[in-house]
Amino acid sequence: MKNKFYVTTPIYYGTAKPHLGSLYSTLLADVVARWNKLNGKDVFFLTGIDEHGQKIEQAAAKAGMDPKEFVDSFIKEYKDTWHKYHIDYTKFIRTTDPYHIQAVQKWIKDLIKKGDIYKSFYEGWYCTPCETFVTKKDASKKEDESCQPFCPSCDRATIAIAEESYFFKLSAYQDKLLHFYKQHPEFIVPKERTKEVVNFVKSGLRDLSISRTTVKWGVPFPGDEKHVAYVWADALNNYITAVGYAQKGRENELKKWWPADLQVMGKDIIRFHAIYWPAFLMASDLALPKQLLVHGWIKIDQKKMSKSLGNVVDPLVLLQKYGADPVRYYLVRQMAITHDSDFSIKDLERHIASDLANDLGNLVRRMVTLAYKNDLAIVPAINSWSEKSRDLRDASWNIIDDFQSYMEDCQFHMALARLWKFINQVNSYFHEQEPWKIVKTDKQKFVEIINATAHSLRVIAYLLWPVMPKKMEDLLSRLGITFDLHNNMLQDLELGRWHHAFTLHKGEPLFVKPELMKESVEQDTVQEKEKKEDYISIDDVVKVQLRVGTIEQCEEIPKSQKLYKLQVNFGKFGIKQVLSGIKNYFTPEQLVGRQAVFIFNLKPRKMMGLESHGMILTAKDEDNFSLISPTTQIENGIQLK
Ligand code: ME8
Repeated sequence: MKNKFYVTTPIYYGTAKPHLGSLYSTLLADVVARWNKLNGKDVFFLTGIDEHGQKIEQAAAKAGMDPKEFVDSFIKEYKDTWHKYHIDYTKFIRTTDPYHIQAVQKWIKDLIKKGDIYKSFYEGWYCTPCETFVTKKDASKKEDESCQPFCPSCDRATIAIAEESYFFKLSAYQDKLLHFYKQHPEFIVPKERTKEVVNFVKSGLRDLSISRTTVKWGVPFPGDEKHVAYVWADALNNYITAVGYAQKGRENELKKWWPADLQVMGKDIIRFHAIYWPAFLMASDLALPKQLLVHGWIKIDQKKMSKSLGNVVDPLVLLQKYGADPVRYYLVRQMAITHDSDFSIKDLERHIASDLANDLGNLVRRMVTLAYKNDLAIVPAINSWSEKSRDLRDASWNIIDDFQSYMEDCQFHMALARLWKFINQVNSYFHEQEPWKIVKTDKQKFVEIINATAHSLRVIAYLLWPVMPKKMEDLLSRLGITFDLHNNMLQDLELGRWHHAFTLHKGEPLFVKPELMKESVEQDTVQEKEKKEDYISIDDVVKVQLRVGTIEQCEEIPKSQKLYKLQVNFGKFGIKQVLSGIKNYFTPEQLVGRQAVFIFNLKPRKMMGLESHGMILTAKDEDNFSLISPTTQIENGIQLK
């Protein structure tokens, strides 16, 4: 089945409503699902809730509720949040669903028969928040007064358990797993995370306890009523039970969808997915998932956002204030999947104002308003293009290729950074062509400029649809296009023909600058006026983010005597455009490839109609002009301290 795509999210513990972290994983899966739909694939997108185990049993008892009643109370919140964020999942699984329970029991029975599950005794430690067995070897160094080790994942005290247990013969799969990782270097994205998995497996796998007798809330263990299945043995299997595993009459579904093409998760649960899960599948003679996408954490003030730390952001509060698509855009653009990223409202507002309202929204508004003002609601097709428009058309082909390859590599933030470079190119084209002047002298040329801009916006809207589906459907409707997945848009775009006519429609601004943004800017200005002292405090110093970046591109800006337009690579922070008045001191060749230090968090500002996102640091005396650069190669994006 070349034309199918099966993508999954983790199934979240049913102990609380969703937060921004759970939204992030689900959103990445949705973006991938939509991207594949846009590519004409038949997509199955699975998400759901993990409803068994000690953690839920305890949380329900604390709330004075029966565990099932307790988890039921969160289902609506999850489904509502996903719908409001346009998460278009195919199936929402609950591990209390009877078909899932029966399939897990069948899995256990089959593996007992095969000899991969056997009965023994477990004595050791357990981390309830992570639902994981902790051995002395994996424990983090500190121990509490009772000498109980701390969990290596969440750093909380573990509890001692000693009970009869069934074990899965994980040790028997050590070599097979190592062989698999070697044969499939593409298995874990990002690749760098493979090393920690391989090292863990190489350090020796012990058989895994997969049942509990001191917990009652779980899948009843077949043939031994004292036990319930360990929650991870139950939960991981959701990825196959949802598509028909061990269910009579659903064999074709399993055949169609399994193996999953991409399984999305946070780095906290990589061990379960990259070691236990493949071993379970090998034991069941099932194929392994093709790829795991393991992302970093959203942090608040350098700490992981988590239910237990109580620092979670409610996605519905953000939604009410900023709308679903701007939040979706911000999460995909700003949170580099390879790293942990800090979430801040100010930064979110800055990006909505600058990237969405200014760069994209204004372009649409200016084009449509100008066309209407000059009686050009219907923009005819163009037969022959001028050189500048041809350049823009060529750039629109290149962006499709680049965007596609970033998306295939799950480098979503880079795909967006690259797309924004093109959006800025379209803005420059529009600005430099000065259609508001040309219309007075050359109506044909005016039509050409509007048509070229509309074609560019069409490309932008289709590529951005997986990230901002509703806003992009709206943008397309302003160009007179009804979004329809069956039209196989990407193929059409790839043909690169700019032969369309457009019927333009006016509308409300596509994106609104957040009100708060205005307030915070005002506050900044007031504070600036008030501060007149000669000294600054350390708080002021740390406000300025100085970061190292590599100048990847340097272009002249027509009509500007001093400015260069630089594209600067800040590593995990993406590529930023910086305008810099250094044209009289360097040639582009002297700058491209060089590292320099930039003020990274300077408020974006416009010069010559172009946005600048930062400032390069220089020093100048009577004879010399110098860039401030690190003396050795430093990782891009590193902050100066
Ligand atoms: O682990 N940043 O459920 P869970 C980014 N039930 N992602 C985050 C995050 C953050 N701050 N916090 C949570 C479980 N996540 C198990 C999974 S799967 C068979 C069973 C996301 O509710 C991230 O994907 O603790 C993380 O892996 C997942 O939520 C953990 O969700």
